[in-house]
Amino acid sequence: MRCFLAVALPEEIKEILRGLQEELRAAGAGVRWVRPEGFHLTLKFFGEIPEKKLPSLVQAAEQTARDFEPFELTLSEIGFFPEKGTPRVVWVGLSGELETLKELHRRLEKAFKKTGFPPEKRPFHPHLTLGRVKEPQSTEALRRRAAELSVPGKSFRVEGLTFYRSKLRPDGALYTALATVELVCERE
Ligand code: 2AM
Repeated sequence: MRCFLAVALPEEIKEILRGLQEELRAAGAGVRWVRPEGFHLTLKFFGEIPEKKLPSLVQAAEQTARDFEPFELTLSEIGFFPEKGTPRVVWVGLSGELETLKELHRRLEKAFKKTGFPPEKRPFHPHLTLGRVKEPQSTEALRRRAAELSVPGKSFRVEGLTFYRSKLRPDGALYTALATVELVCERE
């Protein structure tokens, strides 16, 4: 199965992201928008894994999550990958306790490496994907529209990590939650 680890988002955050999608949709570019129920913050993409590997990944995440207490992130700006030129991905960036998020990501990569999954080579750029560009001809208007919009600076607490299965469909991926691990550090 195709599997990844992510932070699930509260409904009110998904609602804001959905609103931003609506505003950007008006720019008319050929973008495949993420289904609102599918919004998430990816921490690790595993690709295709045998189902029997999942328990060891969950265990590795649990061990790591034991050293972290819940923390807060805030929606920031609309951005694009790549930053300049024809965009492929439209996303919303994050601010707040980013150092904690990065440390959590680093520790997870270390734990998954021990389980046999090599760390991602690209630097970690935390983002919430809104959509993926399918027709790169008409993205000028999309960039212009994004620059006009302001993202509500809404915050949310990261309290757990969710393993998802991703099923690829012609009209976009469908995600199903497989297991959730809580951040449970109890510092003195
Ligand atoms: P994203 O975080 O930029 O949206 C499930 O496919 C999730 O894993 C998506 O959110 C996706 O990107 C992320 N991901 C990371 N690396 C990927 C890859 N090589 N192929 C597909 N998705 C990947």
